[in-house]
Amino acid sequence: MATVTRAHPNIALIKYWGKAAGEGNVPATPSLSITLDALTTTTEVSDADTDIFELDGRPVADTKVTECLANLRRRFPVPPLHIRSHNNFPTAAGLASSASGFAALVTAIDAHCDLGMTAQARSDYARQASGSAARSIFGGFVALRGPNWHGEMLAAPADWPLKVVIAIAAAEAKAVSSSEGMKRSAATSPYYPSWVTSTAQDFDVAVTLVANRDFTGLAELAEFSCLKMHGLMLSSRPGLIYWNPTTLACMHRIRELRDSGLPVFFTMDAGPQVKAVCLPKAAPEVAAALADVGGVHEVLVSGLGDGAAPKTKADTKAATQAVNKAAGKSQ
Ligand code: 2P0
Repeated sequence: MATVTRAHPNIALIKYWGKAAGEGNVPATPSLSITLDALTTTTEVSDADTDIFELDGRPVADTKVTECLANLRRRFPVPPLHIRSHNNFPTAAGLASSASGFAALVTAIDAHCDLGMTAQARSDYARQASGSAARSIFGGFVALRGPNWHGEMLAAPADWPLKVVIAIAAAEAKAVSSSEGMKRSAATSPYYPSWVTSTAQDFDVAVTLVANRDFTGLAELAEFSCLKMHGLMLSSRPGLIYWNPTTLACMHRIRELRDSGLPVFFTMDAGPQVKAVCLPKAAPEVAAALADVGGVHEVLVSGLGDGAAPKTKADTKAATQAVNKAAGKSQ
């Protein structure tokens, strides 16, 4: 009997870039994100003779998946598993596929093996695999902060239903992984110490802005956090350049839209894709404007989504069909 879960990626408004010293993949700074509903990882787990991991229909040897399983097995009885994961969006292109991937994986194993984990415990295990995955266990606005470093929902999707317009500026996988890039920035950027100190301050302000539903304040602070992180990346040796010309063109277009009165701001992660966060009424105009920017392959519009969860019986069949389709199997 297979267990199917789904999880959504999240986009950080206060960014995580750098790890604390020691074990457990603990971030060096708190971060704050929104979970997206239009992008989904669906993961199916069933018993097997030996561990098998398939991503979008292909067997993959992924050390982070192997380590995540080993980590869970240090504490829980988890048998060999056949894991089939499917993303409805480009993998490893700066759309946080590892966040939704590990949130879905830990949630699927918990449900399949009846481990009885709390959401906080799932978030803790997901974080050890991938820092941002800790946030995708929860929906809406999510904080990841010490001392416990598991995610925590600050506001539900319906509490402040923002929209996110995603401009796909390139569909290829990124050149330098986030884990590698973070190591490089911490080791070589002269700005790293002030990034760590100032991000903790930004996070505290952002929590208040979310509580007050202050879009104007959040827009200014989120763009600041994003540009500061990319400044840190650029000041690493060798410099990490995740943008392309289309990324920059989208950023300028979004600033023009805001100057003309539309409530919208941009944010980018370790890849060229641009996420325009806006109030719902602005989404159609923002989507049309970004679709018009040269080099934009595709524009997706997302609302805010829920945290990682097992599929209900009713939608398990459809999810299994999606995973089978990705694997090229007949239904
Ligand atoms: C974030 N990113 O806060 C930041 C902004 C990318 C840029 O978290 O090394 O894949 O697995 O803990 O979670 C992406 O990094 O890194 C990320 P690891 P992860 O969303």
